Amino acid sequence: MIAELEELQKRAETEIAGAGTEKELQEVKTRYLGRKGLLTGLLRNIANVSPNERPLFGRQSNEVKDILTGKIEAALQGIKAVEKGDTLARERVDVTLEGRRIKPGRLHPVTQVREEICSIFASFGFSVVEGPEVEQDYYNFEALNIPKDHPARDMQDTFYIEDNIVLRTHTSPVQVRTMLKQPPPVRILSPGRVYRPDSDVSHTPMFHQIEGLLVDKEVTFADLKGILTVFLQEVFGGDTLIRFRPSFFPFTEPSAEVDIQCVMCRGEGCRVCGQTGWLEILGAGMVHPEVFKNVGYDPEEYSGFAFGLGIERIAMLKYGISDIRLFFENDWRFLEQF
Ligand code: 2NL
Repeated sequence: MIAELEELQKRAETEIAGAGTEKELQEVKTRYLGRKGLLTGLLRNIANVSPNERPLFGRQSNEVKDILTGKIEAALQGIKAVEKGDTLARERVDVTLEGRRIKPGRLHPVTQVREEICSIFASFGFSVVEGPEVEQDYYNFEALNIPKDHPARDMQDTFYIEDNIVLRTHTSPVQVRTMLKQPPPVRILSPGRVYRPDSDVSHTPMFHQIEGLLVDKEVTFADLKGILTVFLQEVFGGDTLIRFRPSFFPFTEPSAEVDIQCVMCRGEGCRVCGQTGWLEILGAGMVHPEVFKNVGYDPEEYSGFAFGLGIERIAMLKYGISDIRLFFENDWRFLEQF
């Protein structure tokens, strides 16, 4: 029996040494030390051992059990260490490698031009105000002295949401709301999206506008000319020629359209300026007394000027872009140039 025990120990040790995985070790453990295992089986036959050998056999069996348990445990630790080493080697990261470069995003050209214009006017003391894009007929038209039968009221020029609700066609309603809220003096700039049902190379149904309004005592047309001249020379360069042409808007009197010398041909005459040498860049005028009355300002005490410009148009002339729709295609090859 003792010899059998020793034989069993040797076989078990060989199998422990040969086990390569945790699973194989568990199997060896069960085969020898489990409840129905070989060692347990041997112990069950203790009755066959002569009584004087029993204590020795018992002690030795326990020793074998302890030795095997210890060896299995040691082998298990070994296997786990190897597995951990494999994992570490496989998942090794070289933290000294250079990272992949990420292309940084950039501001949309319309945003860049808007920010440039706003910061120029900020230096003249104007602050930015915003308002709703879905607007009441009253603020978009009526308060601005645009009568019900005016061509700009035509369905063709305005997106109607309901009878008296429109998508704003300009940001003037923001100025109207501001004047209704606060007394003069006023120096504000209102950038934002506006909507008109047009679509071709120079018109999109949504575009961006900036309007400015300055109201105070004794504001004159000379103030309008001075501020807009300095502004345009900041945007297009100090040597840019500027011209004021008489025009008409229902909300200003007198009204003017402002041209700059063509940025493409420098006044020679080309396709961009239609051979005139000039480019129309904004509309402006002295605020109409009717508009002042509508917002509760006294036109005898106060005067002011206002102007409006399209941001996309300025960006197109500044960067030489010939199709306005490029701004809204979000093609990275176009956008990354700015
Ligand atoms: C254009 C240029 C313009 C204004 C906008 C304005 C706003 C108020 C009162 C008076 Cl609250 N005027 N804005 C003035 C002149 C021109 O926009 O070409 N518009 C069709």
